[in-house]
Amino acid sequence: MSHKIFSTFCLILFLSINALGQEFHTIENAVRMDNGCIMLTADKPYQRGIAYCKTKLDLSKYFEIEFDIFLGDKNELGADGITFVIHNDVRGFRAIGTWGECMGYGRWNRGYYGGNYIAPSIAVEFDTYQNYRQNDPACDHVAYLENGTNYHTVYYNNKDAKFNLEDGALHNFRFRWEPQIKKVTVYLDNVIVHQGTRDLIKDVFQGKTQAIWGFTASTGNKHNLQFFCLRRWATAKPSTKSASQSTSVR
Ligand SMILES: [Ca+2]
Ligand SMILES: [Ca+2]
Repeated sequence: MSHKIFSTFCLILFLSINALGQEFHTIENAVRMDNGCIMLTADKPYQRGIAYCKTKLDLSKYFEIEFDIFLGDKNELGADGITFVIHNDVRGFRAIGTWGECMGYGRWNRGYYGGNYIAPSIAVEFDTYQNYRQNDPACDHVAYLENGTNYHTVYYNNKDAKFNLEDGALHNFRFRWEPQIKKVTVYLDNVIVHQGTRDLIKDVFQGKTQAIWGFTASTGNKHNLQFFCLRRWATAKPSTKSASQSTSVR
């Protein structure tokens, strides 16, 4: 390793938070697995599992968080999916949303403000079951959500009417926030699945810069094993592609 590459490597390590050292609060069916990942739901009906990292995010600074997620291996008989959530709900580390199609994040209907939902918040859903109330397409999809509303009008399905995430494989997920340009970028398996400009601190989090983050998931009558594995938490932009990859935990 040349001196320059080694220096870059050390700098990136210094600017990254130790992904493996992070601890999570777990709620209801969420439990830590032997492989260091966190199971959100077992392959059983009517589960709800939520896990929040004990270290909060600082939205005034750049970050990129990378995970592998597992959404099960049953396509037709599987449900419901998981969400990656960043929130400032007054319930803090005990915040929950509704089960079933709301994936432990949102509420039954966009116009109904009863029941459990997490707000203020943003989320990315990985939805594996069609629900008409939430305007879901027939296929699995990824969508950006806010303030405990699962209803969405745009989604990513790779323009594939049979897009399926319940394929028994891990899928790589990255969420990047660039506060200088107020840009959110979401990758699934190295493809951009959502990109948007939004003043998260002012327009979503009411001026607050500290936020809780984690995952929510649920099942209903149909079900799948669902879990996530934190791989990397970078607090600075990588200067080179090779340096970025060197911080990954595999
Ligand atoms: Ca759904
Ligand atoms: Ca599917």
